[in-house]
Amino acid sequence: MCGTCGCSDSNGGVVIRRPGEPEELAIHDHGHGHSHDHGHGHSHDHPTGLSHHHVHDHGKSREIQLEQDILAHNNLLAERNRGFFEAMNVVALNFISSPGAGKTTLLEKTIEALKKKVKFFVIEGDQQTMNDAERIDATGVPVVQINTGSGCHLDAGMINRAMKKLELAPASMLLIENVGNLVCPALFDLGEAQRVVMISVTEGDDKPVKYPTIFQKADICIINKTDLLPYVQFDVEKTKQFALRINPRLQFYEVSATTDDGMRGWYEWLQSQMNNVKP
Ligand SMILES: Nc1nc2c(ncn2[C@@H]2O[C@H](COP(=O)(O)OP(=O)(O)OP(=O)(O)O)[C@@H](O)[C@H]2O)c(=O)[nH]1
Ligand SMILES: [Mg+2]
Repeated sequence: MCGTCGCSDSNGGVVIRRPGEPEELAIHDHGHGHSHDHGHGHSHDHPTGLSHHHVHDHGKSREIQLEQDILAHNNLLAERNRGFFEAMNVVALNFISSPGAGKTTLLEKTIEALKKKVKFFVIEGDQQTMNDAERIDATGVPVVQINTGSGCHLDAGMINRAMKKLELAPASMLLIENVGNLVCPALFDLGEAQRVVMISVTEGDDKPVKYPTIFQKADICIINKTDLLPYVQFDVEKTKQFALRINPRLQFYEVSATTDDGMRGWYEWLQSQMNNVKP
């Protein structure tokens, strides 16, 4: 997890900003909002209210304890977000894929198709650049960009701060595009109602067996770039079978976000998520 990939140790500095917003109004966060490891074998309290209990070595057990603290702290914040979303009647979706699978393209198309029927808000996550926020901004929907610096995933604390900047309206849908990465984002609950994993047909049909965690924790799997199927070796049925072995309740949509093929089914599912939301 992130303790071993290193991103949770970083002080890369998170920046949260709306397109066109002056630099001085952006939120600058130094560190991840995670608890950090200062101790050398004694028990002490963290801002999270969690503590390390007499871990005397600097080896594996200490690492696991730290990871548990980070995830436990994240889960607490995620539940706060979830409670806020429930009270506001906001349906939040968390989109996870490897870089370039087509998340932003899918969001752009979805927003253009449904923005008259659904009130959308968007949070974009990338290590650097405002590119994706600017693409969403062009659709006219409110958007905030989170730049994670050296971090490789969004966490619940970042969402908490970003949504204050967004000024979410009741009875709306919040689309969260995570940092392009199939590994670490899978571990961090953001408080979303549903989690959407996307793979594109150029990535290989063995992705569910290689990266099982995200497929296990997702509700929806979008297989994107089906327009490229004639040019690549990708067995759609095999991918589905692999994924269903890990998660039998996973629901699939095969789409081409660029040609719109298969998008109707996806739009219907998305709209159905708003059925229980009272204005
Ligand atoms: N052929 C084809 N290309 C697509 C499709 N969807 C997206 N693309 C292309 O794939 C590239 C990446 O698309 P993005 O939407 O930026 O992907 P992303 O997942 O948001 O990327 P990151 O935010 O960097 O992780 C772009 O060149 C898109 O035009 C599709 O359905 N078919
Ligand atoms: Mg993107």
